[in-house]
Amino acid sequence: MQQDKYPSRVNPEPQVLPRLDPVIYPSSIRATHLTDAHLESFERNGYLLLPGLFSAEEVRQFSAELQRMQVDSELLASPQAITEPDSGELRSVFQIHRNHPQFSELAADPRIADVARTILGGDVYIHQSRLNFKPGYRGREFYWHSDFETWHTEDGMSQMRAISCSILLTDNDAKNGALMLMPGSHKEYITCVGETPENHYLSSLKKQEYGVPGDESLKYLSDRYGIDCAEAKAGSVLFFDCNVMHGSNSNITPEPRSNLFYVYNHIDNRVVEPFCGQAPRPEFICSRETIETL
Ligand code: 6CS
Ligand code: FE
Repeated sequence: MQQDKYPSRVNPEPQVLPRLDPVIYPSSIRATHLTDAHLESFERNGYLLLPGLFSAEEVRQFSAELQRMQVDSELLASPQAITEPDSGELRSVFQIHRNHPQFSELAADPRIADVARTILGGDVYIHQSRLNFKPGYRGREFYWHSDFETWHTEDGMSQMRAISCSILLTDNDAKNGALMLMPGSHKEYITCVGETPENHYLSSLKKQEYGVPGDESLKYLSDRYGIDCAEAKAGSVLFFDCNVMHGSNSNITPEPRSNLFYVYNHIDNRVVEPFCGQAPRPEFICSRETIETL
């Protein structure tokens, strides 16, 4: 077993631990559309919002696929399809980079993959991908969390060397539950309390209760860093560090707030055994067996 640099869900009290890994790794690749100012901003804030990276026509094509997925009975019956806790509506579809050719191709698009290579320092693969629908009226929140805390504890991701890329398929704003992030919080690691239950993913992907920080930890972070809201138009792309504290409100407006997510991980940071000692989560949530450099 590898030494655990970021133990979480172990101690009865939460701790604030320092980040021990770089935010931006040395790289021989520089995405052509990334300036020094973009990289400085990502290093400082732990996220970067690039407006208008995808055209209206591209967004239309991705959304057409999304609409097709919503009525695909085979897909809806598969484990990859996660439903809302109360309304039963479609909440997320996982593993879109393998099961939907259009979205496999998109994962390798240099507008996003080159940003991952620039920040993570070379070859990357998809650790996780999904489509989040956040339906209108009753689309539930994603409570505050650091993705890395979960990927480390439940998947065995050793180092902070992964980023998420969210492609906005609808306009995201404060009303429909745009992502909120605490800028700078990626430099501290907040440990969580409570032992991971068996098969935690069956409930956590609908409503997460373990691997979320306590109220005092959130107060500490929000006093220190504040809260930004990633408001942007469809076609914009939000990149964010694996350890930045983030979450989103529910969507009670009539219109859905839908985004595509790709998580890029550096090839040298492939997952090991989960640090919580539980069985690994299924392949559709965490790439373990099929690792393909993009
Ligand atoms: O458990 C996971 O891996 C997922 N859960 C959340 C709330 N965000 C990150 C990740 O997609
Ligand atoms: Fe997340």
